[in-house]
Amino acid sequence: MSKNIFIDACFRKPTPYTPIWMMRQAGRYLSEYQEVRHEAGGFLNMCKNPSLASKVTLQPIDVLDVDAAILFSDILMLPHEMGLDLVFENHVGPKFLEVITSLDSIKNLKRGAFKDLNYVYETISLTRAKLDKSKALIGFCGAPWTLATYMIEGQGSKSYAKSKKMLYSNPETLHALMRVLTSELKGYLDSQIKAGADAVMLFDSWANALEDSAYMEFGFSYMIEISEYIKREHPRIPVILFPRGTGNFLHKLNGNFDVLGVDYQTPMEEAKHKAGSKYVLQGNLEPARLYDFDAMKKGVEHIIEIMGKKEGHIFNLGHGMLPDLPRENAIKLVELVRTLSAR
Ligand code: 1CP
Repeated sequence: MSKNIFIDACFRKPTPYTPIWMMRQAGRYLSEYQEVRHEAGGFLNMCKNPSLASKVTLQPIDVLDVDAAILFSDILMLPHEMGLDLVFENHVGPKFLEVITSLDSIKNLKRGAFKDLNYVYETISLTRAKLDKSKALIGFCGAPWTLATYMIEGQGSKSYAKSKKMLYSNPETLHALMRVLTSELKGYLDSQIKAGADAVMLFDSWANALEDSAYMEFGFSYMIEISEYIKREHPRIPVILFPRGTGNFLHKLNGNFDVLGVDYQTPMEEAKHKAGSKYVLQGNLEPARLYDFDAMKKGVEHIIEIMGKKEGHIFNLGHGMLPDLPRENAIKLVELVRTLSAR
């Protein structure tokens, strides 16, 4: 057993309790975060300032006492450094001012852009130096498909019409974009690990937009290529995949990775049945349960009952924290999971 229970759990080693962290654990529900965001004069400035980004990365460790910190940045910083202007307006989502429409626009994207994300690597080394050894630091990126949807649509989308139109009518154009992103993301995660990340996570938040055959060809195949590259280069670094919305075909998601993130729409029983013997599962409390302590407690009891107080589970939310969730319940969630899962 090492000193780091999150890393032990990623490799299915015994731990004294089920480790917990929360997606979007740094964010607007914390007044400390709002203060730093205000001081930075905006979200992008905060991401590009290693001292402020590191401060925000560590806030959930101090406030919640979670077992892992996740790098404070955004999945869209990489496409931004590849040449797409990005704006984050208050209370509106992120938006790219240019979009990818053709092979020509893909040719214009900068190659080797991952080398320009030094502010991310500095945030990681600063944070790792300050973080207690018993806590893990998770690096991350967006999976190629999810990044491609933002680069093609310009922003979050309900229908993904432009991305799907490219997928079905110009598949070679989409494959070309995916190949460029895959190559950048290998360099990006490799550099995060060299800077001090103890584990890495790939977010495929919009995997749910595709039918399974399209997702396997245009989404999962590229995500797994990145994962297998990282496992070859850094076998001791756990790789976590979060292919959101793929509950119905979890059994098809095979390859070399360690942890599978489960969204809250997939019953944990089903995830356990389809993938729990192959991969450690991470998840999957519905974040909105944090609005009410009793609802939260019921949700936690149910998940722990299914997963047993055993190896093979990392507790998390089934998607990100919401900006108006009460922080007291986030604090109580960590206490509850520790108590209920104590071996
Ligand atoms: O604690 C953490 O998790 C901090 C780091 C983090 C991560 C891992 C942030 C900060 N963003 C992300 C990943 C991310 N960003 C994803 C994948 C995870 C997920 O599905 O939630 C996605 C899809 C994005 C894109 C993005 N960035 C959105 C979603 C928009 C949409 O289309 O629905 C938003 C709102 C952002 C901005 C953002 N990123 C992070 C924060 C805290 C915020 C809110 C910014 C603010 O107004 O202060």
